[in-house]
Amino acid sequence: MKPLFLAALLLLAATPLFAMAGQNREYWVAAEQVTWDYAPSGKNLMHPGQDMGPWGKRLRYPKYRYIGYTDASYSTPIPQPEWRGILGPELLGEVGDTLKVHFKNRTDRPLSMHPHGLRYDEDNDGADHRGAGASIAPGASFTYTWKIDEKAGPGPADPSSIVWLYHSHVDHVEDIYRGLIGTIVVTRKGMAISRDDPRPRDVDRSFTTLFMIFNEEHGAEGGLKHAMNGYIFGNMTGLEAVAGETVRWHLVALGSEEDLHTAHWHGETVLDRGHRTDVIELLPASMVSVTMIADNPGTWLYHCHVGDHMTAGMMTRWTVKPRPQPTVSPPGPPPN
Ligand SMILES: [Cu+2]
Repeated sequence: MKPLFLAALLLLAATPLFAMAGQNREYWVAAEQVTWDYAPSGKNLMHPGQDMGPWGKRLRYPKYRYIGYTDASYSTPIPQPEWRGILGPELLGEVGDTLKVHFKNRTDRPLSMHPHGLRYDEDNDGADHRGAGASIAPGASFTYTWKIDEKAGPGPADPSSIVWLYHSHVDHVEDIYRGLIGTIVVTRKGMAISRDDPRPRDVDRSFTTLFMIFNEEHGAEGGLKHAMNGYIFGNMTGLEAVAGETVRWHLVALGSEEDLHTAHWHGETVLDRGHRTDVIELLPASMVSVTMIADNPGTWLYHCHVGDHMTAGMMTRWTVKPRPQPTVSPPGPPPN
């Protein structure tokens, strides 16, 4: 082979690699103190006319949350879908990308951000009281650098996107109960919609739900909020798909030994890594991503199937809206 031809061939072969170089994706996230309401409607939406038992005696508690902002001024919060509830912003990336997460601690106690699954060095682990990012003081800021390498992306049996948890890891247990929880979704390399939109292109819609019992009153039953995204008794609203859509559900859980949850959809089934089911088992720090073809219009239950948890209100509904009918033009004269 002529050297010039060989060089041209090598250049050609290398071009897609340059074109597919990963993106740096920046996020601005503040930790803030809020008042959280486990049932904003004030009602038991699962059983109209019934109250919420001991769990409804008190609904509002002081909590901490991760809030996503548009830029470094931390002045314009990024709106979240209503169903997302207490979860912090969803951080998105494709394999090959790097996440730069500018964390600002606006609370009264040291906090951090620890990501599951992504590639970090000790400074960016956000845990274990070691490294620059382990404990960010009140008023201080830190930029976490997390690489989305191949090992952070979907495996051979996974769907085109998978979910990872992130949470504060200074006061390991209490930081999570305080509400400092969010999710990261990683799309398989080459499956992103575009350079600017790392969501998977084979999915029309995605939902993320956290199953966790928030322990508000150290064991008193009414203070054990059996919540989905921080809501009880049907107060997680806005889960709506349209018939014909491919829906990716990301399911996560946290908590303690009482947090064994079985997420169950009525109306549809899902594919879980090649296995067909309508129930997904979750334990503390489980992270599962499944795929549903929504084609059964209706409003359906979505709930934890553990008996005690149903009683305590770990239930809501979701909707498949009928597909809009294409407009049919009136019949004209037959073509010649
Ligand atoms: Cu449960």
